[in-house]
Amino acid sequence: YGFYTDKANGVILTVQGLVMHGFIANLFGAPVAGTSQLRAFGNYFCTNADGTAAATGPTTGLGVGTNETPAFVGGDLAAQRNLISGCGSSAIDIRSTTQVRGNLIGTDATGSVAIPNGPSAISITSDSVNVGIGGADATARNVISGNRGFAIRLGNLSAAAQYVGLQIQGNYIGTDWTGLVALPNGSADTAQTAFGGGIQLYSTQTGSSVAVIGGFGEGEANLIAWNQGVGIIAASNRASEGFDSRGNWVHHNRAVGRANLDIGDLGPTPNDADDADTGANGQQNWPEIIAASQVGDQLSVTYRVDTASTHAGYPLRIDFYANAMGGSGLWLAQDSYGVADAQQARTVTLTVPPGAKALPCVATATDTGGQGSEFSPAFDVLFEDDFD
Ligand SMILES: [Ca+2]
Ligand SMILES: [Ca+2]
Ligand SMILES: [Ca+2]
Repeated sequence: YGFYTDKANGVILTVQGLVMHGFIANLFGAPVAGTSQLRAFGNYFCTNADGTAAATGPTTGLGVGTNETPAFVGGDLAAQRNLISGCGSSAIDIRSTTQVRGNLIGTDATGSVAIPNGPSAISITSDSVNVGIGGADATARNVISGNRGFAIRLGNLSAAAQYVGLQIQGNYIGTDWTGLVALPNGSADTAQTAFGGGIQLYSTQTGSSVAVIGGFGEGEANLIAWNQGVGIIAASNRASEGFDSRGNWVHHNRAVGRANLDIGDLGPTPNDADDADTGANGQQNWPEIIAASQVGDQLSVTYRVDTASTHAGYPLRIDFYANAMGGSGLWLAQDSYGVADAQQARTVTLTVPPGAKALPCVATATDTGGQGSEFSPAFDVLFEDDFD
């Protein structure tokens, strides 16, 4: 290792302003009980000193062993941000409480050219609770782009620890630092279309709590776009691979069938009658949008969710987003679909953000356990005012 702490020794190890590469891990906290902390600020891990290319030899950027309490990778000051790119294995291997803020992971120092880590950039395993990646403030945003596999892989956490205190907010995943230019994660090899992308949940455990990704507050949504693979996926459709995507911009991802959110079989999965199927997110059915129209900031919509009240936790939370190539653009509004509505058409008028073009739109349904659907097909109104 480059630097190493033994948790039992109570030391705070701060590594700042260094260029490190060629180690098994540049920085590592040992997996034993104790009180030591890792802090990594303003370093270049796995790249050359200019941050323009991968350096030879490294495997893991930094590893946070179990019972590290807690670790800080980057921060909200420009001088605290790390560049972690070109690592042959994970950029950050997280096995306990860690805050990852403001870093460039998988890009060059300008945040615009890929220097891949991988297979996955950030890997979270073991019983990691209270892991934060990004934040609502723009200064906390990580750019996690240009990596070989997934930007974030949420691995095998135990049932008790599963996704507890997890926050993934405000990050750019699959774009350059501006959020405007594609810098995809995942493989462009067409033989590996299912490989890589934004966020993968993988768990053989029995936990049923879900990973909350994003949020509806200012700055909390992640941008997960233009990846060669999927946006967010439950890897094996297990019940322990649940996720609740809140407010995120998830679009133009290029997995099987161009799925942006993926549960069930690979690619967009049709609804089943009554929604009796099980698996990741209970394979929650998406809302069928029957009619929609916009007048000013009012969106009137008629929709139905074909989910029997015994097959999901009601009321369902229905989120409407502006359509972006079958994925989500701007989050528009939210409705509650009560048990009295179950499997019936419901018409509601919702207020959307000022100036938002609400049509065409897509929608998701999420039950009280946070188990969310894939996106509905985009609903458009043809030949209304502007001959769309
Ligand atoms: Ca699917
Ligand atoms: Ca279903
Ligand atoms: Ca179901």
